[in-house]
Formats: sequence, structure tokens, C-alpha cells
Amino acid sequence: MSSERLGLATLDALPSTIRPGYDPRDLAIGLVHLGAGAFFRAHQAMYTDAVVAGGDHRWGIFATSQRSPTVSDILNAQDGLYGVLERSTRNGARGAVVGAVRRAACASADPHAVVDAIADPAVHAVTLTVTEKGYRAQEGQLATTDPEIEADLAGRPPLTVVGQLVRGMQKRDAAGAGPIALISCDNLSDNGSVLRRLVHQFADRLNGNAAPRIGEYIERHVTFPCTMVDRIVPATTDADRADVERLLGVRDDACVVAEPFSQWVIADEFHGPRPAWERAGAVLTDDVAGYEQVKLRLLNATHSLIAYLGGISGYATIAEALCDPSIESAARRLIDDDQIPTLRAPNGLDLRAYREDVLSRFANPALGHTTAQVAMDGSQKLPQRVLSAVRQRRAAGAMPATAALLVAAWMRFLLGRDDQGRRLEVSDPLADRLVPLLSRPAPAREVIRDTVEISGVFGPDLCADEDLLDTIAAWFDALCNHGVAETLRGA
Ligand code: CS2
Repeated sequence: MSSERLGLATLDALPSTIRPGYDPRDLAIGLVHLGAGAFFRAHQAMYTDAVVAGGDHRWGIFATSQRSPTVSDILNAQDGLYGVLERSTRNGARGAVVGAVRRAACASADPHAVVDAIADPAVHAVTLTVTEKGYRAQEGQLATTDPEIEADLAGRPPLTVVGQLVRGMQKRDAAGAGPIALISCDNLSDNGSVLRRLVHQFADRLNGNAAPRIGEYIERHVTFPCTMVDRIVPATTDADRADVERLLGVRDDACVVAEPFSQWVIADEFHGPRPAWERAGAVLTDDVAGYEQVKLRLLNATHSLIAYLGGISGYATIAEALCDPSIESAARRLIDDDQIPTLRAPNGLDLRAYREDVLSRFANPALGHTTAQVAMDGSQKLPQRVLSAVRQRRAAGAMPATAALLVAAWMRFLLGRDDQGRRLEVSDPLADRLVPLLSRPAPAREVIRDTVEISGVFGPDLCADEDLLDTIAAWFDALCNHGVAETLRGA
């Protein structure tokens, strides 16, 4: 195979159906993105790519990876270019090269470059996909005892996302730069409000020493639109890279694969110019919350349930797990019995049709989306995916049994072995604290009480809900002692 690399020098040799419909060199940088992972490359960057292809060349993207220099190095080595391969069940694979990313940097290696990019007066929006834990929040508040936040507040070049944003706003203020939108694109409830709160809390802590004016600047010039983002983007594999190389005729180490479906709902709160993302299919609305709740509770929560039950059963991918009839019916029970009753459908959305769409997207075997990937960081994901709905159901006097199963399955997954005794890939920031508790040889009810209390993700109300804890403990006990298949039999 060719060892030539994708880049501006090899662009002209690409098939015209795959090349960007513009010359990437013509773009000015107008956007910054924090968290240049696969999801960003297959989602926000593609919407922007369509906008610049329409002739508005102000919106080239400066993309930053937070920790790994590899991503930014690869993007720079390819002049920001990369391919996206859409894999569908029916129509095989379709590729395109995106040219909207013009520069990349790694925030931990060069925090000044990130702050300077945010402060550039030509930049009018910063988008973020930094995952739930990247916000360094505890129950929605800035984690001020987090050593990284403390160090950023003490004035080192900022290595946290919130620190980078606030330092960027300080520089914009000093330079008299115009309005900017800071746009969270992570799967958090009310993500824009969470980001606004964290940015203000960080700025307030600076007050009194370095920056008395910064809170006021943010109040006047900065908006925090909420968004709902949706596209299934599995981690790229060597086989994907080989497929893309065959398609492009050159090597592409930054390529990503994704399902054909893509959705972006954005609150229309901008004081300055912005890309006309609606021309690329985004929905600008004043009701993001409705879409976001539906997506978090029906898609993401169900994804997590399938990932944990599937992973413990030994299935490598979400699609394989969903072929197991008992896992599929658990997924349906979670949606129908525990989640739909808590939702208000935005714009007359048909929630049962939405359920069918989600399940058929999950069943796409061409994606190879692994249960291990979706299982990651459960402690950060469960509150907005399932615990807020649990609260609503409990307040309505109901016991959300399958939601309790999801919590128990997350805990059982953390033990790190599947039902056949094979090792599971566990990655969760709370694993070190919780695994010793979960693996104690004590009655399930005690184990669950201690885990729930110490985890800090359930809140005092759920910790005090004896019936709920009994239900979680019964599932946990069954999963540990009888395995998934036996537990779901008769459920
Ligand atoms: C998944 C999401 O990994 C996960 O937790 O549930 O990344 C999911 O694929 C996306 O939110 C789909 O839009």
C-alpha cells in the first residue's frame, strides 16, 4: 500500500467526489475546538465543513487535543485533513475528506497556544467535546479541591478546560475582542448552563487578585448555548485505517468512522457572528432541553445498559449484545417503563418511533462499536442518563426496576471479569475507590449502601431511598451469583 500521506500536497490527486469542495488554504480561523477526538471530527467539524463548502470561508477550525499530543501532531502532519468513513448496514461505506480543521495543538504541551487561539478576535465560538470528566465538576459545581483546578487558579498556564476558557476570556477582555459563544457539545444535562456556572465559578475565584473585571466581561460578551449532539462514532481501528487508505489512495492516520445518522440541536444564543450550521442540517431552537433529555434518557441510557449487560455476558460489540433477545427486551423495558414516562416530547416527537430508530442504529453491525467503549466512565454518565429519571419515578411513587438494573450492572461491570471469567476493560475515574468496596465479601445490601454513599454520584435523596437500594442490591446479587442470562430469565 502507498506510504504517501494525506495532506495539502496529495489533495489534488484524490477523487473529486471525496475532496473538500473548496481550497482549505483559503480558510481563516474563526472557531476553536477543545477535544479534537473522533467525535468532533465526525460531527461538529463536518457541519462546519459543509458551511465553508458553501462559500463562507471565515470558519476554519483551530482544534486542540487536551492531553494527547498524538492527535494534534497527526492532524498537523496532514495539514488538518482527514477522511470520514460512513458505515451503514444497507449501503456499505462512503467516504469524504474534511478540510475545515486548519491547525491543531495539544493543550497540555502548549497551553499558551490554546489561550491565544481562544483570545483571537477573529474567533467567535469555542466548541467543546471534552467528555463528562473534562469539566471537573462535582454535582454541577466546579471541583475546587481538584488539584488541577487549584493549580490553574494559582496561575500556572492552564491545563484544565475551564481554566483555558477563563484565561482566554481575560485576554479577549484585555484586547477588546468582541462577543464569543462557548458551546459545550458533551452529553451533559443542560450542558451550556453547566459550562456557564463552572466558568463563572472559576472567574469568581480569580477575583480579588488577578482579574476583578473578568466576571463582568463574561456576563456582557459571552454566551453559553446548550446543545444536543448525536452521532455514533466508534474508536477508529487499524482495519478502518486500511479501508480509508484503499479509498483515498494515501495514508490517513486521523480518519474516523461513523454511522450515517447525525443530529445537532443548538440553542440560538449568539451575540456575534457564527457559522450558518443550519445550512448543514443543524437545528437552531429555543427548546434544546426537550431534545437533550430524550437523547440522554432514551439513547445514551439504553446504550449504557446494553454495554454493561453485553460486556458482562462476553459480547464485544453493542450490535452483538443487542442480538441477545433478553438484552434487547431489557433495553425496551428501560425505555418504555422507566424513561418514557419521565419525558416531554419536543415538537411532537414520537418517542416510540425514536426508540425504534435508536435500536436499529445500535444494531448496525458495520460499526463495530465496542461495549468496552460505551462502558467507560459510568460514574460520570449515569447521573444524567438515568439517575434524574429514577428521581422522577420515585417521586411519582414508582419503582424503576430496569433503571436499578442499569446501576447494578455498572457496579458489576466494575468488578472487571465477565460471566466466563475473562478480563473486562474497566475505565472509570471512580474505579479505584469503588472496586474495593464492591468486591468485599459482604451481603449485597451492605455493599450497595457503602458504594452508593461513597461514590458521590447518587445524592443524599437516593442514598436514603431504602426500597431503591434493596432493588439495586437484589440485581447486583443476582448478576454476581447467577450471571446475566440467568438474571434476565423471567425478568
Ligand atoms: C455513548 C455515546 O460512549 C457512550 O457513552 O453512549 O458516545 C453515544 O454513542 C453518542 O452520544 C451518540 O450520539
